[in-house]
Amino acid sequence: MVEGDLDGWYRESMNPDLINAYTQRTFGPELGSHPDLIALFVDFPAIELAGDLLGSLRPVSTVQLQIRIPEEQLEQAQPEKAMHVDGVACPHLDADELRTFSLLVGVVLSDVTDPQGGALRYQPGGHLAMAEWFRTEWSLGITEQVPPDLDARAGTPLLGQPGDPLLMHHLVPHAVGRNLGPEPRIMAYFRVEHSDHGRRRLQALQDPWLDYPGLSQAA
Ligand SMILES: O=C(O)CCC(=O)C(=O)O
Repeated sequence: MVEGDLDGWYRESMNPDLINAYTQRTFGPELGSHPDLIALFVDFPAIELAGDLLGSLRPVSTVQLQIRIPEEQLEQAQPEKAMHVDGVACPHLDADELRTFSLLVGVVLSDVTDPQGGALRYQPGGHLAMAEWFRTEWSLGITEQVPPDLDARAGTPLLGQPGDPLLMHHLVPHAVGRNLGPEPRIMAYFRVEHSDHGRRRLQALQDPWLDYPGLSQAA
């Protein structure tokens, strides 16, 4: 059902003139609250894990769909996303605006076996380096998304099969680039917020465990 709806949208409704906007925000914007897509999160064992990690969650009601289209099928290249953490210094937003959250939950919706096929690339452990940077060097309004040493790293490709979950701390830097393979790479993402996150976005950038009460004691 999910695959059918998405496949139908990709084949019949996607407007090639809007690829940049879809890439910045979401593909299939009209599917953003589709119950079968939301069910990927709410009927998924990771929701329990998210609850264990964060303690108290704001309800999740929207999904972000990100497709990396095979380059050979495009007339104009799809924009790449440089190393970043979500919601900070987004190129399409005011640099003073924070759109942060606590935990990124992803679901792989296509075979991602080839790192060159538009895989998400992430930096394990990068959440600690980012928190240090936010504490010591960064201030609201600067347009760099990550410090130069993290920007220089390619990151580890996230490979997987349809249905595989991803749980990623909000401060883990990640990037995505060209899809040199023959098939679209499709991911669904849910941005999960601790109930208090909206009141302490700046502090949560500087303290990686603020939104993770269970882990803050261990850390
Ligand atoms: O296409 C992807 O998987 C990456 C998405 C991403 O990094 C973002 O939307 O900020």
